[in-house]
Order: sequence, then structure tokens, then C-alpha cells
Amino acid sequence: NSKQEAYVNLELPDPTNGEYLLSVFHLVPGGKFNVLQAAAEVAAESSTGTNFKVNTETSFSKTMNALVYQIDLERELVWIAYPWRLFDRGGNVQNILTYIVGNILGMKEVAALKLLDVWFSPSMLEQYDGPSYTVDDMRKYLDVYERPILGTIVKPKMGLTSAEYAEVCYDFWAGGGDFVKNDEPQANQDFCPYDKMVKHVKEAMDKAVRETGQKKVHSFNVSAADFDTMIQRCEMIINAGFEPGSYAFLIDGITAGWTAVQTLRRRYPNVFIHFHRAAHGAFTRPENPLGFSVLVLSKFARLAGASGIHTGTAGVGKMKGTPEEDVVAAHGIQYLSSEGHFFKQAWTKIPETDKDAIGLVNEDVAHHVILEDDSWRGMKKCCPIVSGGLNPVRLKPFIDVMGNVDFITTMGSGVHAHPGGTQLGARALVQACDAYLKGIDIQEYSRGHEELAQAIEYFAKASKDAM
Ligand code: RUB
Ligand code: MG
Repeated sequence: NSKQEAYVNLELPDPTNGEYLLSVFHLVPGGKFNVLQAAAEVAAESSTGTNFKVNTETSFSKTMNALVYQIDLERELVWIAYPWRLFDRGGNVQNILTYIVGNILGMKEVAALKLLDVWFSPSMLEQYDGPSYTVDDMRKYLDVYERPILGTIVKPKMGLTSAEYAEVCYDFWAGGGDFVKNDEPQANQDFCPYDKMVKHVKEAMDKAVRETGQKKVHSFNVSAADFDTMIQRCEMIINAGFEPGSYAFLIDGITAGWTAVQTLRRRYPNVFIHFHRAAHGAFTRPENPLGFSVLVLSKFARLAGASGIHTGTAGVGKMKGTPEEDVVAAHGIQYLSSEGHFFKQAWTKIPETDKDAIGLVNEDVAHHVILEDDSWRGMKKCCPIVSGGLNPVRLKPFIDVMGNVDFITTMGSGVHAHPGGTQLGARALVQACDAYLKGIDIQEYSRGHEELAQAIEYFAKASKDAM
């Protein structure tokens, strides 16, 4: 049929020639459609088309058609190439998602449609910001290297006054922790006004820095109803006198939106932009047949310029997640080159003038390792933030599945549920990390480290009770 003629080309000569954003979907057709028909409908609706062929097409508009270029019937997979000239100029991530995970997720023609992986061509990467301030900058500020950055989320999630909130921050920092984040709903509640929260956190941080001689970071939720309020929150933090480097801006990127993420990245290139992802489960959970993967979400966060995004605990914590999903996503955003579920993505920005010189213009680059170590011209890394039901006992098991320590971890209950309170909870976390670094089993290390011993007893028992 004409839909298939226009939107399917199983002989597309070179999908990696730089003109396309490539994608892989898991697709199960709905109703009476076969895979190819459903795939053609998906390609049409997510690029130039609609359900009927329209008379207003032009010869140019047809060159913007997305093309189904590969199908695997057994695995129910469909590969689609999107000419990236479709997308809004100016590095707009929101616009891409409007196409490729837009109307198509609601179409009758599909019973299952999940975007599993995407590949950005080097020429496309050049158009997007990527991160500016990275975890490496945060490490420099904190003077913390070769171990995870140890953080907490203040709990209870809501209900503390600004002074009580700041006291919890102080306790965590005084106990040796590096990083505190607002829980994502923390905003301007009547019982905890934003301006007072900021002021008290500043005092708590100053005190903790004075007493410990260590730098500390606080990540403030700046998500808000509108642009002006979001910016006011950022400015309030900056004007409260915090040292540059000691504050991050947290944006709940799915509920607040990609425009908010990119606004922060562009306005505040010298601030760590912390992407929290509340609601992602609606799209990412494997049992949901519709949506997109954690890897796809994470890759777009990097493209948009988030300094870090939550990537999940790979099943070690309380959220559903697996190493296949969460660790692949974490590696996908922290390295310059990584194997995704289907595509190898090399995150290299190639200056216009160099392209010919290194012969990448029309070459198949998807399977090449391009200038891997040449990080100065690569798109900068985006830091995995690992959180959700972790506690000191689970630090090492997580590092083992992650395979590296280049991440920020935030443990809420894992710190504040410690029988001795937040400060001892922080010490237990630091001790668990020390034990890992020294290669000593935490059980053994806990002899002589009282706070860790208490944490082991409490959290081991608590997780047994929860079984
Ligand atoms: C975790 C928490 C975060 C979740 C989000 O608190 O408040 O919002 O980590 O999940 P706690 P994810 O440490 O007490 O469980 O990181 O998977 O997006
Ligand atoms: Mg939270």
C-alpha cells in the first residue's frame, strides 16, 4: 500500500550516514494490522504523515518521511530512521520527543510500542548542548575522587519546617556526607517557605563546613509553576551567598518538562543540573508495553544537558529495575562511547572543519569507536544519580553491579532510619564506603565501627521483615 511505499525502505543504503536519528521499537500490532503495516503507520504518524495520504504533500515534504529500515519479526522489533532535519533548530529535545514518543503511543494500530534505544549521529550531536557543569566539576569542588559522592534526601518527604529541614542537612554533613537533595516535592509550602528553607540551609552548610573542614553541596528543587518562579528560585539561591559549586538545581524533568531542563542548562552553565525523573515509571517499566526505556530517557537527558539524572538501582534498592536496564543506561550517559541495547553510541562532537580530515562525513560511524579518549571534544558526561531504597549495607552490592564508582548516591531512609539518627546514619554510610575502598567486608569492618554495626543490624533485620 502507499503508506508502506512512502514510509518503509528495507534497503535504505546507509542509515548511519549522519542524516538520521535511528531508533528501535518493540512493536506488536493492534487489531487486524500486520507488523509492516503497523510500523509504516508509526513511521508516518511520528514524522510527516497521518492516517490517509494527503494531497498537500510536496516532493520536499516526502524527503522528511521517517523510514522503517529493518524488521525482526521473531523479536518483534522495528528499526526506524528519522531524517533529523525534521527537528526544531536550536537543539530542542522536547521537539524530538513530540515526534518519536508522541501521538504514536496512542495509536490503534499498535498493541505494544516501546522505544528501546536511539542513536544520534555525530552531525546531529553538534546541534545539542549536552551537559556543561559535570560531576567532575562537583568532584573538584568537593575534593572527592574515586568513590561515589555520598548523599541523602531529607525525610520525611514533607512536613518539616525550614529550620527542622536544615537541621537534618547539618546532621548529615556533620556526619561526613557530601551531598543533600531536596526531596522532589519540596517547594514553597506554607509550613516551610522556600526563602526560609534556603536561608537555613545556608547557615547549616556554613556550620558544617566550618566544623568538618570539608566542602558540601545542596541540590535545591527549583521546579515551579512557571518560568519566572523557577528562575526566581534559582536567583534566590545564588543571592543567598552560597559559594559557587555548593549548590545544584534539581528539576523534576518529566513533570516540569524538557523546556525547564534546557532552560536551566542554558541559563546556568556553571551549576550542576540535577534531573529527577518522577513519573518515568509510567513510560519505562518493562511490564508496560507502551513508552520508552530508561536508556532512552537517560540519553535524552544527556542530550538536553542535564549534569546528572536518576538511573535506578538495578534492583538493589526499592524501585523496580534490572542491570540490563539501569546499568546500561548509566553507562550510556557516563562514558564517551558505550554499547546501548542496540546501538553503540559514541558521543563525539566533531568540529565542522575536522570532519573531512577524519573522514566521517558519509561513513558508517555507528559501529566505529570514534576518538574515544579525545574527551575535550566529546559531549560531556551526564552523571548517574542512584537512589531509591538504598542504605549503607547495599552500597557495595550496587557498586558491584554498576562496575564503577563514578556516580552520586542519595539515600533517604537508608540514612535517617539509622537507630542513632541522621548523623550516625551518615557516618555509617561513610564507613560502608571506606570498607569498600579498603576491600574489607562490611561485617568485618563494622567491628570497631559502631555506626556501621548498628546500620547492618538495623537494615539487615528491616529488609528481612519486609520480605
Ligand atoms: C528516594 C527518593 C527518590 C527516589 C526516586 O528516597 O526520594 O525520589 O530515589 O527514584 P529513599 P529513582 O532513599 O528513602 O528511598 O532514583 O529511581 O528515580
Ligand atoms: Mg524522592
